[in-house]
Amino acid sequence: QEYTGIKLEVLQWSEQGSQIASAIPELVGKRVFLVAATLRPETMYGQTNCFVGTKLEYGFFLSDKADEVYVVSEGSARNMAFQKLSPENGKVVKLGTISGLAIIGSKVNAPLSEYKDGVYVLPMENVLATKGTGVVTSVPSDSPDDYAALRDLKKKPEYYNIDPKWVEAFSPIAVLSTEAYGEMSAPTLCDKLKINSQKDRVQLAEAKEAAYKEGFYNGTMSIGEFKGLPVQVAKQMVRAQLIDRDDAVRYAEPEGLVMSRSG
Ligand code: ZZB
Repeated sequence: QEYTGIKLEVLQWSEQGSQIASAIPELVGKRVFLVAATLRPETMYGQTNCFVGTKLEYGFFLSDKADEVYVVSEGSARNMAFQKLSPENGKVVKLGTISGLAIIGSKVNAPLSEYKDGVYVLPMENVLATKGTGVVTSVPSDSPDDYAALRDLKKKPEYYNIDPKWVEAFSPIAVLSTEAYGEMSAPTLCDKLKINSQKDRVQLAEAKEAAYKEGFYNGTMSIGEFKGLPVQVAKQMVRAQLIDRDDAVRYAEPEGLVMSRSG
């Protein structure tokens, strides 16, 4: 599986995150990034937040760059070490650990996003520990999972233990359009399939499949430098641009592992 690892620089830590980070002396003078694995680099204009799993554990790992540290799952750090994303081939250097819960409420920079001042890290129930980096960047216009989870948080911030300010000003952004679902494929599909919450796993899987297919084969970009181009063409261009600007890295996962682990 060939992902794009989007580098979300931490602009401001949550209270707990700040305590944990400041207790790690090696982080002094370093830039810290949450790295989110995506298959949809062309949708990055529509990022509204980042998701982590509250029960998952993440590490601070030295990257291949002297002044950059990546926060990802341990498993993905091991994969990264064989892809020139660590200080030495095959070598993982962990500076510390942090729970997903402690990261929530931190503010990160989302490259290309319309929300230029940064977006918040929020909890999602369905983040898989074994897929990607365990960090998910959220595009509620085109990802039904993200739309459903963000809607849950907006409805019940107190239940999810988040500050309403982290969600209320962050509406979905139109990124691409298709004839079948317009400019908001995720909200449209969530309505159509009567998805009530992020717990509706079966319908969400169906919605995701439909959004993927329609967006890729019949989508046209609505925003950004490649506006008007087919998604199929823009996808690689946006990806190359993100990597060129050092806002993203190439990140692959061994195919067999992905399949056996995610079931
Ligand atoms: C941004 C984005 C925008 C995504 C979109 C999807 C969509 P797949 O096909 O099953 O491999 N993802 C990444 N890591 C995890 C994880 N650990 N747990 C749960 N979800 C994760 O799915 C790859 C997508 O799943 C990734 O691409 C990421 O969300 C999410 F408009 O990144 B995506 C129709 C989907 N649209």
